[in-house]
Amino acid sequence: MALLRARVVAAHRRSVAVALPDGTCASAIVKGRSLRIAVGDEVDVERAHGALVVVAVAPRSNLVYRSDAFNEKLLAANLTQVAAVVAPDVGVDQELIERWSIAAEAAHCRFIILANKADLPSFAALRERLAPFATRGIVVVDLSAQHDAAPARAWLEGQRTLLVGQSGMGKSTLVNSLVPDAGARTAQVSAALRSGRHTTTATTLHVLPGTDGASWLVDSPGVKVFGLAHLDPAVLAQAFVEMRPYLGRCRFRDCRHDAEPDCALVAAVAAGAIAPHRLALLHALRREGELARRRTSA
Ligand SMILES: Nc1nc2c(ncn2[C@@H]2O[C@H](COP(=O)(O)OP(=O)(O)OP(=O)(O)O)[C@@H](O)[C@H]2O)c(=O)[nH]1
Ligand SMILES: [Mg+2]
Ligand SMILES: [Zn+2]
Repeated sequence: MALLRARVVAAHRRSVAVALPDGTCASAIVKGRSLRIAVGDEVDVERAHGALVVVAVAPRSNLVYRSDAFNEKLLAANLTQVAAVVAPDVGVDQELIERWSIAAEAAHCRFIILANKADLPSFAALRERLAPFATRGIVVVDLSAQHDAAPARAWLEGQRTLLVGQSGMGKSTLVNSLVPDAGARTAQVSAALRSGRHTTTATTLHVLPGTDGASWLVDSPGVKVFGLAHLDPAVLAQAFVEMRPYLGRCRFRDCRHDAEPDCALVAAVAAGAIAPHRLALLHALRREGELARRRTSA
């Protein structure tokens, strides 16, 4: 049978669901061990013994994934935006937000924060905690996915967005409110992938209605940690937007921006131009990467 070009709309280990050219959704298995597939990928599928098999993946514009020294998890490909969903009733981990913003920058994606559950009384306190992000120029959108998700829509139209967040923040609620058939699609996918539990277990892609397939939202399972061990030190430093003007200005070309003399970044921290916790995060991420590379080369 001839090859079909399809879009991956859900992925769970080696099983995927694909949207076929005729608009239907079908499950497929990924051929071989070496082919790495993410939601959002364009793939070639063929039918073998009655089952669909993904045999190739088209070149992607980017790929967002997380990794630590032990494993890596592909999240989504061909994105234009990463949106972190946060809410006041779940303890918000600021460092996770920082990490998502780094992942977005490294993939050349816009990063925004969706501050959800604006209907809760504790929302004002959450907004206060997000102020430093807004000060850095990151868009923070207030919404209530359950009651009025409209404020988010303008930021999602025209974009291919990955929603990330801790569990319980309201990512799936937002998708369900913006995409009327999302619930049905998710159930279909869960059945196909034999997962199916209450919280999200598979990463799924949903086309935003009225955008002709051009805008989509990717719902992903909530996470507690988000490792970025795969980012090499040069990419990593560039992903800290406010550090870019200082890079290449240290006395030593291989400066680690730590205890070296005449370090432009350390000087910028001392001058108040860079927040100390941001430089500390750069160091932490760099150490994680080194640890992971040492493990794989050992
Ligand atoms: N009060 C209030 N509750 C909300 C709102 N949005 C979502 N919730 C509730 O928050 C809970 C978690 O919502 P989900 O959409 O499942 O959260 P999630 O981020 O997809 O969680 P995981 O799939 O586990 O990562 C549910 O009980 C929702 O009803 C909102 O705007 N206001
Ligand atoms: Mg969910
Ligand atoms: Zn330096």
